[in-house]
Amino acid sequence: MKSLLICGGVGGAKLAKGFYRSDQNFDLLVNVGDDFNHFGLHISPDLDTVMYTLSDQVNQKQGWGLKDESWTTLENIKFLNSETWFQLGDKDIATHMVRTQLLKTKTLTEATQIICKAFNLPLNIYPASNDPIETIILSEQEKYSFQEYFVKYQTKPLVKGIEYHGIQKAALNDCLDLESYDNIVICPSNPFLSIDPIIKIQELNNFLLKHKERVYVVSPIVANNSLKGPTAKIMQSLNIDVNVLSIAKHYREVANNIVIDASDSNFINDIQSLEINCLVSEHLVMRSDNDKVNLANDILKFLNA
Ligand code: FO1
Repeated sequence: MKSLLICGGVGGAKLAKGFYRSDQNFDLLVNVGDDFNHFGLHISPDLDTVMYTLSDQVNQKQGWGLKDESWTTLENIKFLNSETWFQLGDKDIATHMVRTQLLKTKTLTEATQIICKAFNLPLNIYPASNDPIETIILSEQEKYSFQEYFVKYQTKPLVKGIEYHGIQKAALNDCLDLESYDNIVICPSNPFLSIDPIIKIQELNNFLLKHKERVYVVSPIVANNSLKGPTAKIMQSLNIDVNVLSIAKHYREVANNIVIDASDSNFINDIQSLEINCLVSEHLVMRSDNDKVNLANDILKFLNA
């Protein structure tokens, strides 16, 4: 059995690690809507987070960046009175430098393959597209680039809308053979910031609409709150009830199955009345590596049932 995991950054990478540790046959399709250029470097935060997490190199406390990092470059950027709101560690900068150099002659997919090899990662980690997709956050007054909203302004602006610039023209990663996957798992990443900029790519969207019985959403909401990051806050500011039913509704066009936490069992009937299968796990909150493997194993049981 082969799965495709659709994945954003920190939350998605945790489930990906559970699959990786469970020795499963799977490929990853990763969001590039957060990518941006900073000091001339092409930064792909979600690809980095996934690679660092799977290779056990991630800074676990942050969930992003490398462990055992040093910050001499950032300190000197500060000394030079330049911008330090986006924290680039010395070792991490090497990844961005190498990617930027590779992108002069190669696609983002090829650059990612080369970096994965260095991190000893034998699996396929595909950027959602080789074309630029840029997630833009609209608040009442302003428009923010993703990293400005997320890091510089710490998700404080009230989100009134989200745009994915370039998505209409963006081609789905052409390494993917969608028909080759027995099932597609949407990781517990932020639906608006991390998953929509992948699944709204036209070719993938058309495929999911036709094959939604193969698609499994893992809820990023547990007990009316986000597992990680600003999902709940964004739902509130978009006037969406913060619960698993809203997540099922958000994905109902493209997914026929949702995995929820046991603490949300009271929503099973409402979800089933949308003709969506509801699968219950006790492991949606992933604190340890064991939790990640346990959740992956629960999902694999559902996929094999
Ligand atoms: N997230 C932060 O909250 N603050 C940072 O300074 C920061 C720096 C950073 C550098 C490289 C990288 O690959 C990721 C980094 N992230 C940082 C994480 C990133 O902005 C977000 O986790 C994702 O874009 C959201 O999925």
